[in-house]
Amino acid sequence: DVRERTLIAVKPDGVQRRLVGQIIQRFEQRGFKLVGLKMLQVSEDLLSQHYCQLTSKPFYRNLVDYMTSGPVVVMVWEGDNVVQSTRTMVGPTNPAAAQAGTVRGDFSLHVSRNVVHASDSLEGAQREIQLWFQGKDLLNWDCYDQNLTME
Ligand code: DAT
Ligand code: MG
Repeated sequence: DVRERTLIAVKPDGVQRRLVGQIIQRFEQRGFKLVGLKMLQVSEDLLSQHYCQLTSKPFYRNLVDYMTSGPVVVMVWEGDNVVQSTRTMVGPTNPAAAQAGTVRGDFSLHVSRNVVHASDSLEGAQREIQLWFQGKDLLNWDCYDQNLTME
């Protein structure tokens, strides 16, 4: 489905390190379409909903402190197989296991500062997009080459 969408966020360490442009560039040059983008300071409440499956983990407190330490840039990307493809481009959760060429493999070393978030499933992506964005802030726009992926 070419209308598949996923949520990608540059976490506070990525913003502090001025990596936003390079990270956006990777998804643009791969051919995905940006349909939503904003910068915000995340609230603990939003974060607890975003990471609802992790609230009982021992690292959750550190995760909250990290994710609320500064602004994040959150985006919705659209395209064929975008959820799985962007997960591959981002690399595994622990950057120590990430290959060079992935965002985490190129820009990070530790799981507690892994630079980006990417939804991990279609259902997760739908849930997260609704959580972070209002429908009116996602744009349906025609990209000149978007039919190429259907050939
Ligand atoms: P991902 O971000 O790859 O989807 P996740 O959803 O399992 O991974 O976890 C969300 C974030 O929580 C992850 O990006 C970093 C943090 N985290 C996960 N496992 C961790 C661990 N074992 N120790 C410290 N932080 C962890
Ligand atoms: Mg996850």
